[in-house]
Amino acid sequence: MAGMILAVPHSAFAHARMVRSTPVKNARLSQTPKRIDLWFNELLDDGFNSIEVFAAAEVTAKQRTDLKQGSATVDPKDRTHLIVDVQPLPPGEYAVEFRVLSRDGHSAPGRFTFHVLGSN
Ligand SMILES: [Cu+2]
Repeated sequence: MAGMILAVPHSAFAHARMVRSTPVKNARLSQTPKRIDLWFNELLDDGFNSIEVFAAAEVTAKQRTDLKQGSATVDPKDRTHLIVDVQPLPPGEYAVEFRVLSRDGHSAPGRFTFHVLGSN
């Protein structure tokens, strides 16, 4: 019977998917956002969620300086909403990488970038 379970097609529908963010993808901001807000299509559990913020030019994980403050937290009033505060950012392009645990036990990653144009 174990083989039957393995034969069930993997459904991408079971994965938590980001549906909205602040800043939005490719945003061009005059100032540093105080925090990053991500919304997903399903409820998130505590403890398996991460958001990383770094200069987009830092391609490999080894190069990256994580510019967030503290760890990503789920909004207790809206458990589809994941939040992290960020440090003041000099002008430049920044990448947000996130990872949340879906109900099927798979880790669902995602990434987008935004720009900070002005000085703070
Ligand atoms: Cu899955």
